[in-house]
Amino acid sequence: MPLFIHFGLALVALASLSLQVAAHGANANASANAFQQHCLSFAPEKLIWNSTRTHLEYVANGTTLEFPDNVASCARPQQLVSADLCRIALSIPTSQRSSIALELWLPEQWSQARYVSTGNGGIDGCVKYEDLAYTTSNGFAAMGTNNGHNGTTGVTFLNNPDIVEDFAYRALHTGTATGKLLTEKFYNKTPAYSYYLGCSLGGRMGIKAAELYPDDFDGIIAGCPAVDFNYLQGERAMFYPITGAAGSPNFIEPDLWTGLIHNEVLKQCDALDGVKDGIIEVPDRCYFQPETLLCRPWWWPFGKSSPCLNFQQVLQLRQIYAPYTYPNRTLIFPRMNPGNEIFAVQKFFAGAPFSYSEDWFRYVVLSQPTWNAATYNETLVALAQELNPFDIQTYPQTLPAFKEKGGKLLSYHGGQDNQITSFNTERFWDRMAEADPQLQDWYRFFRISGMFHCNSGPGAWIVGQGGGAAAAGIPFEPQQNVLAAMVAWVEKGQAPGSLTGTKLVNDTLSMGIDFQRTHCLYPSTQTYIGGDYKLPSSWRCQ
Ligand SMILES: *[C@@H]1O[C@H](CO)[C@@H](O)[C@H](O)[C@H]1NC(C)=O
Ligand SMILES: *[C@@H]1O[C@H](CO)[C@@H](O)[C@H](O)[C@H]1NC(C)=O
Ligand SMILES: *[C@@H]1O[C@H](CO)[C@@H](O)[C@H](O)[C@H]1NC(C)=O
Ligand SMILES: *[C@@H]1O[C@H](CO)[C@@H](O)[C@H](O)[C@H]1NC(C)=O
Ligand SMILES: *[C@@H]1O[C@H](CO)[C@@H](O)[C@H](O)[C@H]1NC(C)=O
Ligand SMILES: *[C@@H]1O[C@H](CO)[C@@H](O)[C@H](O)[C@H]1NC(C)=O
Ligand SMILES: *[C@@H]1O[C@H](CO)[C@@H](O)[C@H](O)[C@H]1NC(C)=O
Ligand SMILES: [Ca+2]
Repeated sequence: MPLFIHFGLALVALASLSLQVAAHGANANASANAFQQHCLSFAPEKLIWNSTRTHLEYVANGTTLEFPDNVASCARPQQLVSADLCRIALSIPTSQRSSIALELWLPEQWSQARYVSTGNGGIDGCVKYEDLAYTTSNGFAAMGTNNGHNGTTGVTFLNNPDIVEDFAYRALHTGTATGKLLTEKFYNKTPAYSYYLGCSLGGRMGIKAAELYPDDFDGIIAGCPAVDFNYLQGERAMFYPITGAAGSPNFIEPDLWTGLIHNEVLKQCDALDGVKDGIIEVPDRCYFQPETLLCRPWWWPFGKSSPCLNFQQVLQLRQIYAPYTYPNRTLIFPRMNPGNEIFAVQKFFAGAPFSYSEDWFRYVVLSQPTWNAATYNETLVALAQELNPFDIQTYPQTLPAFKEKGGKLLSYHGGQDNQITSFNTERFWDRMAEADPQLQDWYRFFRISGMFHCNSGPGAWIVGQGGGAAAAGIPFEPQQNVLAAMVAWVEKGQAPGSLTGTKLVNDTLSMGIDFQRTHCLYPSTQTYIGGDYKLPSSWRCQ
């Protein structure tokens, strides 16, 4: 009998134990399942007028999402997702002849109630899935659109101003209005703060949003912004007529750019900041003189022997590194960043049309699909600016409504940018500062030394400016991460005074950190004060 009781007790104990285990597992799965169910039963297409649902799925942290319907030129066939989230994709008409493809990723963990819109690049219609993954992994509800068209070319702009209008401003605004509304309906809570994160064309999109829709965002990160867009396209188109086609007489071969010319730029400019480290810390003081590369005549004892450049090639370099002006010397666009050659040779100096400019002139400015980019000249940039479709120029001197409502704007720009010169962002910020001496109260600019376009380069370029490598290995905290810096500025009033960038060994996370450097708040300038140049403390902003 005692044995029986004992057995009975044991049975009860065992049963309650397994009940506990089951209950625990069920709870964990119950909440995951509840989120999953909530996701799958959400009906975004019923909330957005005329929209069509293309995807609705629960995505578990660690999943590599495939995008079989994404066009190949966007070169984003898949994306690793680093949060449990609900993925919504819609197609939304913006006019009779245009629509946007929208992605909204809503993370299960949304305790801070932050919303972010992400931007595009080039003249493309490519959702930056890496930025959606990056921001959702940090708890943001994140939206991105195809900017009104798919792929990396401008073909769809031809004779369709509706698509150009989406591209100029409407796709982002429509996507943002949709994204914020669906976020609110999904969580049954209004986003507490709204942000924007973009670079290059995406930088321009952010500034245009501040101009047209000041209520869309509390904080806007406009990296390497493609502002003064029409003139920018002219400047980018300028290089090809100067260099000529690859293989043409006097064409400067790529290995001369990456070897001879780049090394000579560094020889003249690297040490201006006090340290020979391959980084031009103060590009403003670097005025490259290509004459030093001129080949000496065979009968003359002085000067450079092979590898060297002929007189015509030196003239090309003089034009390439000079400010771009009309014949009457009126500035069209500031001079290129010296030190960008290693990457710039792949596009600007490749002896081929720069595709974004070529497409812009072909399909928007001239509506001539066969226009030959070799015939580009200043008459055309003047025409582009005159047309200025939907005020795509994006060159405000003031943003009164955005400032008034307490909006915060932040730009960063690489000092060795190979696609948009950082001198243009200096000019843009300076021009706004002329109108508002207290500009830093709400618009701050950081120059990232040794960074190419938006990312990469010899400098400490990782500042959390986007997904993938741009946030690798750094914490989400304001000193080292520009998005976290914006969050602290908007939500706590802590304005960023500097940004510490990180350089990984060989740009490879597993190889560890090579060095860090603290980038200065413009217009203060990075100054070497002595010591190990790889330590941030060996430099000071002055
Ligand atoms: C929760 O469910 C998943 C599959 O839906 C299963 O693999 C997992 O073992 C379950 N967890 C627990 C603790 O029961
Ligand atoms: C654009 O791409 C999206 C997927 O990213 C696809 O759903 C849509 O049909 C495409 N639109 C056009 C016009 O090809
Ligand atoms: C996603 O999973 C990884 C690996 O387990 C984890 O480190 C990370 O914190 C998870 N992300 C979120 C947002 O929970
Ligand atoms: C919205 O849908 C209606 C029919 O449901 C259609 O007539 C109208 O053209 C659509 N609007 C746009 C902008 O596509
Ligand atoms: C220089 O030429 C451009 C283009 O023709 C013109 O727009 C500009 O007004 C001129 N500037 C001066 C100072 O004449
Ligand atoms: C620019 O090119 C156009 C057509 O290609 C030509 O008509 C015009 O004369 C050129 N202008 C200059 C300043 O060379
Ligand atoms: C550095 O990276 C490049 C390109 O990713 C690779 O080819 C090279 O082997 C790497 N170097 C080292 C030392 O790992
Ligand atoms: Ca240096």
